[in-house]
Amino acid sequence: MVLSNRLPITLRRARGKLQIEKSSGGLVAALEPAMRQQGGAWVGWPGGELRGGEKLPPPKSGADSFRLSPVGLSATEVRCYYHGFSNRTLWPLFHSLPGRAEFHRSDWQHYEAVNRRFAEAACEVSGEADLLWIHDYHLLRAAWHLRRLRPGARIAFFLHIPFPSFDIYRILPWYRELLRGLLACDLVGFHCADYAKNFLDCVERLLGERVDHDALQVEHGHRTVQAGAFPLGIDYAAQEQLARAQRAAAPNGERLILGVDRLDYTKGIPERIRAFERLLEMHPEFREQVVLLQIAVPSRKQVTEYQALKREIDELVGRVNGRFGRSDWTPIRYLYRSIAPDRLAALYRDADIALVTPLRDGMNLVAKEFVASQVAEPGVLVLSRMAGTAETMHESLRVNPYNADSVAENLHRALLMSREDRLARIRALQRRERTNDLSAWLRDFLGAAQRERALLQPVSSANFEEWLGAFLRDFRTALFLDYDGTLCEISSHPARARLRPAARRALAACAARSDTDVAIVSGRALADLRRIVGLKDLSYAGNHGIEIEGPGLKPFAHPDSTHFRKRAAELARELGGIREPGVWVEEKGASLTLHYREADPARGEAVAAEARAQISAAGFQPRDAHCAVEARPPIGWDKGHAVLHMLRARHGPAWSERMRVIYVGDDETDEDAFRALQGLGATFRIGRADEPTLALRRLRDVGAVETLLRWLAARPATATRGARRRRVV
Ligand code: ADQ
Repeated sequence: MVLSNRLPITLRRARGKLQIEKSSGGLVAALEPAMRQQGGAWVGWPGGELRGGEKLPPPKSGADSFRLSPVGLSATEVRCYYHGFSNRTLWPLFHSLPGRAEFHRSDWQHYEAVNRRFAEAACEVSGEADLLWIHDYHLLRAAWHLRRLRPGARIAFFLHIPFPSFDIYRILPWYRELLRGLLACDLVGFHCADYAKNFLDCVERLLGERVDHDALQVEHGHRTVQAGAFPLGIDYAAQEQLARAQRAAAPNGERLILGVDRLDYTKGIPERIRAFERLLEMHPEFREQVVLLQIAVPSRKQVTEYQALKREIDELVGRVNGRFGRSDWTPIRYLYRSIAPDRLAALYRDADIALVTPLRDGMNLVAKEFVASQVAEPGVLVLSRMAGTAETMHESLRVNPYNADSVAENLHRALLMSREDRLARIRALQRRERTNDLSAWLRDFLGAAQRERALLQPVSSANFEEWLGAFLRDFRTALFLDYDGTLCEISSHPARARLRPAARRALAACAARSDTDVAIVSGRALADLRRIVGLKDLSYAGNHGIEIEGPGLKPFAHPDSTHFRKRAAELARELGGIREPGVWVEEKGASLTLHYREADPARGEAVAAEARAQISAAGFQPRDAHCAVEARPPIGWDKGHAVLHMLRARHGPAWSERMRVIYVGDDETDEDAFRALQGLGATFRIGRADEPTLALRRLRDVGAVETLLRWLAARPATATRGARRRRVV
C-alpha cells in the first residue's frame, strides 16, 4: 500500500471534460512497475477534483492490478499544504537553504489535517497485514496518524530529498512533530548514509531518544525504529535500451555540454550558466567549439520564487549569448519544456559532458540516466558534491557548484580528457548503476521493511557515564525521583506498587553517599509515600510537592493546603456517588485521586469524564494520570516549585553554583519539574515515547532507572565541592 502526494495518474479538465494522464516524475516511474507486479493500493492526490458521477479508471483485472484511492484537496489545502508547507517550508529547509524557507502556522495546520486524511484513506482501503509505505516530504506526519488508527501496523517511509543537519533542521518550529511522525514508522529510509545520520542525530538531540548509531536504530518506547540508506536506482536496462534504439544525431562538430533539470532553485542552473561563462572567459579556445544545452522542465509555476528564477535564467542566458555569441554560433541553447524520454536518451548518449550541478539534491536521477545512456562515444559526468549521487559516483568529476572557477576548470579537464580515461570512468559508473538498479532498491527496501526487530539492549552504566559523568564531576548531586512508574511499575492498586529489593538497595546506597541528596517527589500523600518507600536519609515531597520533609529541611506544607483539606474531604464524598465496580477514591489530604484501573475498561472514559466534571465544579483542578483522575487544589504549586524549593531550602539561593540536579519521572505531572529544570538539570522521562516531553532524555522502563541508581551509587566520590563550573547538559 503506497501513500504519496500524487497518484500515478493526473486529472486535468480541458473545456469542461475530464482527462486522465499519466503522472510524470521519478517517484511514479520507480513505484508503478512494482505496484503492477505486487498489487495493492495507492493513496494520493490526483491533481484535480472528481465531480459528481465521475470515476477514476477501474483497476485492471487479474493479479497485476492495483487500486487507486484518491484524496481530494480543496483550493485552500493545495495552497497551504502543497505550495505552502511542503514547497515553501520543507523543500528549501531540507535542501539546506533556510533563507528561502517561510514559516506560517496556518500552512502547518493544513499540512497536519491533510496528512491525517491520507492516513484515514489508507486505513479504509488496506488490510491489517498490509505494509503501508509512505513517500516523501509531503507526508512526514502521516505515519503518526496511521499509528493511532492502527497501532500494530507495519509502516515504512522513504524520503526522496535530503535530510538536513541538526543545525538547519532545528530551525523548523514544528521540528518535534515531524520527527515524531517519522518515529511512528518501523523503517525510515533515505538515499544516503549522511541523511540517515542527520536524522538520528536530530532524534537524539532534539527528542532525547536513545540511538544506536552503529545499528542505525532508535529506541522509541517499546518499539525499535530502523533507519537506513537505500540509494534509489533507475531501470538501467530500459534506459540503456532506449539509448541504443535512437538514431545517431548528425554531427555538427560542436562539443555538447548537457544540463537537464526541473526548473528549481536547488538545481543550481544560474550558477551553472555562470560557470560555463567562466569557461569561455578562461579558455577562449573553446569559444565556437562548445555548446551548453540546458533543458528545464517547468515546475511549481504558482510559487513566486520559481517565477523569479525563470526570469533570472532568461536574463543570464541572454547576457552570455549576447556577450560571446557569433552569427553562426550560440553558446547556450535553452529549452524551457519537457522532452520525450527517447529524445532525452539520444541527447544523453551523444553529449560529451553531462553537467549535473545542483546546490543540493536528494539523489539526482539525471546523472544515472546519463551514465546508463552512454552506449556510444564515452562522455564525462561532471557532478555536484552536494547531490546524493555523489556519495557513490566516485568516478565522476566531482565539483562544488558554488565555485564557478573550479566548475569551469573541471569542464576544461573533461573536454581534454583522453578517450581511455573517459572510458575507464564511465564503465565503472555503469557497472555500479547496473547492479544497484531500481529492482535492487525495491528488493532491499521491502526486505528491510518486512524484517522483525528486537528491542535495543537495555541501557548500561556506560551510557550513564557518557551522559552524566562529566556533568556531575566535582559537584554535589541532587537526585529527584518520582515513585509510581519510575521507581516501580504501575500496579493495579497503589498499595501493591512495591519497590523491588534491588531498587531499594541502590536507592539506599545513593542516599548513603555524603555527596548525594535523594528526594522522592510523588502525587501520593506524604505519609503514604514515606511508608511505602521506607528509607531514612531521603527527602519526601507528597501531594505533588504541597507537603515536604527530609534531612536538612524544615517540614513544609503549602500555606493554602489546610484550607483545601476540608474541601477535598467533601469532594471525596461527592465522588463516592460514582457507583461503578472497581472505582474508588484515594484521599490524600488537600488533594485526592479517583482510580478506575480495576473498572470495566469500556466504562473508563465515561467515569473519568464524570469525575473531571465534579472535580472542576468543586473548584479543584482535574488532571489525568494512569487510569486515574487527580483533583489538585488550585494553588499554583507543582512538582517544579517543590524541587526548586527543596534545593533553595537546603543549599541556599546560590544552590546552582554547587549542585548538579537529576530528575527522573514518568508522567504528565513530572513535566512541571522538567520545565522548571530546563537548562539547570539532567532530566529523564520514563516509558511511552509517543507523548511529548520536555525532558532531555527518554528511558524505556523502570529497569533503566535501576541501572541509573546503581551507576550513581558506584561512581567515585566527589572530591572538591563545586568550585569549578561545567557545562549544563
Ligand atoms: P527531482 O527533483 O525531480 O526528484 P531527479 O532525480 O533529477 O530530480 O529526477 C528528475 C526526473 O525528471 C528524471 O527522471 C529526468 O529524466 C526527468 N526530467 C528532468 N528534466 C526533464 C525534461 N526537460 N524533460 C523530460 N524529463 C525530464 C526528487 C529529488 C531527487 C531524487 C528523486 C527520486 O529531488 O533528488 O533523485 O526525487 O527520489
